[in-house]
Amino acid sequence: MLLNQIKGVNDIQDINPSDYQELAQEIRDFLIEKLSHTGGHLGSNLGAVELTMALHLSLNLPEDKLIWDVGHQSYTHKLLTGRKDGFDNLRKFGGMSGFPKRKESECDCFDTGHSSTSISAGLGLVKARDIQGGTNTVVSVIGDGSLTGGMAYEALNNAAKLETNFIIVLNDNNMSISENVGGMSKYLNNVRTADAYLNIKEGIYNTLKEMPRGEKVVKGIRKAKSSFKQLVVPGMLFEDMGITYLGPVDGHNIPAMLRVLQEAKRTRNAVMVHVITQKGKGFAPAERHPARFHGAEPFDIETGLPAKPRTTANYTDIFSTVMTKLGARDEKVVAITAAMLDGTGLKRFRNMYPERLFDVGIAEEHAVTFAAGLAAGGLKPVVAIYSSFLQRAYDQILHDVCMQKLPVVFAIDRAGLVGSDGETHQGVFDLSYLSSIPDMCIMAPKNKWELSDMMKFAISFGAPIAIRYPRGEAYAGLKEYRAPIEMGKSELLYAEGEVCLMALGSMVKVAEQVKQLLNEAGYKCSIINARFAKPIDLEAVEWAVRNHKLIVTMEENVASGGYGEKVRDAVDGFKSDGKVLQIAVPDRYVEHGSVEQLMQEIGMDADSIVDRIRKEMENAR
Ligand SMILES: Cc1ncc(C[n+]2csc(CCOP(=O)(O)OP(=O)(O)O)c2C)c(N)n1
Repeated sequence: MLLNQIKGVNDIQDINPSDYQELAQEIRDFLIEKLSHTGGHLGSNLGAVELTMALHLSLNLPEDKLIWDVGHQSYTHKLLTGRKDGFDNLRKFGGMSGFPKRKESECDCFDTGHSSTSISAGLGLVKARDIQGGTNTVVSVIGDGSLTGGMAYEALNNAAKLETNFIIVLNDNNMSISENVGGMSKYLNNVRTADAYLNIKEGIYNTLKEMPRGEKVVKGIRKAKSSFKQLVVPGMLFEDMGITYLGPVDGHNIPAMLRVLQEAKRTRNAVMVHVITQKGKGFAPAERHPARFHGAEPFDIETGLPAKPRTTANYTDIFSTVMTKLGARDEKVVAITAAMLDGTGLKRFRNMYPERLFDVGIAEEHAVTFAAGLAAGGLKPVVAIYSSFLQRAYDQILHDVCMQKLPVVFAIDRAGLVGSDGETHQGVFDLSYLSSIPDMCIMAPKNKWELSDMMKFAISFGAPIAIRYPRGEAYAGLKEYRAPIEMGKSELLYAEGEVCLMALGSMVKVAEQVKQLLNEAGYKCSIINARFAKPIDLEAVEWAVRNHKLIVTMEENVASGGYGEKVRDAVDGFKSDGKVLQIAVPDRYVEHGSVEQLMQEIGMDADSIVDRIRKEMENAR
């Protein structure tokens, strides 16, 4: 096997060029086999096999720097840098990350996970190189989906005046997770399909080369390419900005890419190499269903179907259903997604009300201010964004939505630990970054019915409001507890005394387990379903203080700025000696693994919580 000859970085350079295609096939087979067990970003990686090989053949890592935008397509890079064994435990607790990690390899020069950062980071590495007199090559690889993100344009704008080499590889598969959207996508499509141009260009080059002194003329043309291309390329957007444009080149043709990368290395400014690839290449189910195989669960290789079909509804399904109902009831309800049509469950809404669904691309900041505009214009926008990606839009929430008290509903999916995507994707900061904003109201449902009730409450609330709900199965317990949602009011589930669990959202289910264990150990235990993280229910806090020895706040968010902190402040305000134990995510980044393992690791599973409560109670005795 050729792949076995690759034990470390740059070993690929010893492979015979006639074997490149075979190696590419072995890499594909390897990735399909391994990911069928572990899950992972299959489609993007299958599309980037030859591109990654060409980059590794052209560069000298780790001296040269290779930055992967989002980083979900870096698996071949991991394989070619001696991390083959890591694929057995890909994205598992203690195992190899699904994204580039500086601490994992010296060939990973910049950590990524959120999109559209690679050109900024690459430009920083270029400047650092130049200031320190370095000569290494810096390459940022960005997808066409990631090129819809605002940061990428800010960086291009900045890179345009560069007078030193910086290579940007645009890996264009015409797909984000779902179909790519917007004007840039259309522009790239035009470039890609400008066969006429390609034929003319190649035709002219070939004819010229055959003429006496033709090579020289071609060289001259390449030098003066800007004016030459002006004649035949539609738009020339990048060149007009001051960024040399090379391509488009077939991203599955290694010799063609080696040639263009060689040319790119010679430029004395920022250069964009436009590479055309196919998402999911070489695995028929992934070619047919690119969205499903973007981030795949373990699957059957023969059929491409999930190894464990899902039998229960998750919170995204509930949100999806309630959105279609809200859309039917009120024509003013509109929905916005930032390139996560499938992930947020808005596809059904799009199918039913296509004119009321806006996929704005990977542009969370724009999504929020755009929603503010929709609200100012009299509509009822629902912005559905994952907790960790909404981090980007803090100022837009504060400055454009809340300061004007505009009725925007934030549906915050993946709030809490998300598992195998790891630290870049854990949604454990939203309570902190939202609670500090005046006029923001935040809710979290205890079960699937409550998410539905909260959405209905939110849509008629008339001011900024957020609902956070976690990844995974929607809790179907506590069905009988369905008191109407009232602004700022919690819900009392059990009133026994001694220990009072004040649990928010996903932690209500854990609180039930904790209560059972405490009851078995002889403690009485009340549970309050907080419902609102802001404003908190002060009456409920007072009741808890007056009737219990210990209040335990429980939330899937970091402690700082979270729900528990507010309860603690309120308890202090009552000037009681009531004790508060805060169960929250610790002040560090939580890595990848299953949510269950991670909850144990950070001491937030029922057993760990009970241990901590018992210690507190024993100390109090
Ligand atoms: C800020 C942010 N928003 C959303 C995402 C989720 N996301 C991960 S990859 C991706 C699509 C990227 O498309 P592209 O760059 O074209 O790469 P491809 O997967 O097609 O190779 C999206 C939307 C993210 N990682 N970061």
